[in-house]
Amino acid sequence: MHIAVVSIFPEMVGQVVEYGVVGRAEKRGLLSLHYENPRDYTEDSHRTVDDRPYGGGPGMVLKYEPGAKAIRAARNKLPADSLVVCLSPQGAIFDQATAQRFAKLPGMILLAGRYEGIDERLIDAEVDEELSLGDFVMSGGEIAAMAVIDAVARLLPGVLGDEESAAQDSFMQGLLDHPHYTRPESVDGLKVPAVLLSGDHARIARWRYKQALGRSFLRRPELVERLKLSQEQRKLLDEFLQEQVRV
Ligand code: 9D3
Repeated sequence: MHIAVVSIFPEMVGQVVEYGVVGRAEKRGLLSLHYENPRDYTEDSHRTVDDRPYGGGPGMVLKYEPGAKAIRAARNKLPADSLVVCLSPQGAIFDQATAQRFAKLPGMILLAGRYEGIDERLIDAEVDEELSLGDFVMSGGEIAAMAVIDAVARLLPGVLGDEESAAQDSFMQGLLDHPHYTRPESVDGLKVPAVLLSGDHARIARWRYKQALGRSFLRRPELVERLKLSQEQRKLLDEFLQEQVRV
């Protein structure tokens, strides 16, 4: 897969994204990253990419021309049918289903804005989708672009090892994870749940699934709602809630 980032701080994205899983994907040739800076497509001596908003108000707006030229330059480096995604607070919320859809694409151009906003005509003319990470305020789209690249890269075939990819399509899908423990068995008077030391793999799997269901129900009820519980799942959740009462 080919990804281009259009940003006035392209090196910021590169620095972070070239570590870990994404870095490995790139080194193995499973992912190629490209960067375009709108500042490189300005004509004036100050290399101006922003200007004051029509109608007045605070902040500056990313200008159409440098943005459009940078996106077009990115298109020329990428497969013809690449998707152009703008990271913005006005976007739909990015989720795993979107990451999975993106992982099937030949290429993707991520436009990360700074300033108060982007000239809407740039979005109308060049952008296919707008995405947000959620309802909080960041100072630009670069960190969101990094998040999208990370989430998509780890879904590309061959990027994760067998064990890691197996975990992805397990029966825990759509739920929060169960709790994890490692050595020592007891620390500061805090013990590992006995079932995890039992060696009974069926009991361990059942306990973990119960924890995952229970924690999801308490912390993210909408995730459990979406599942439409079977009788067996309902029973596990009831058991979890019973066990919660006595501490
Ligand atoms: C305080 C400024 N806001 C006025 C109501 C508007 C605003 C403009 C630009 C808020 C944030 C930004 C920059 N943010 C992003 O580009 C961004 C973002 C975010 O802030 N939160 C979650 N996801 C994203 S994706 C891109």
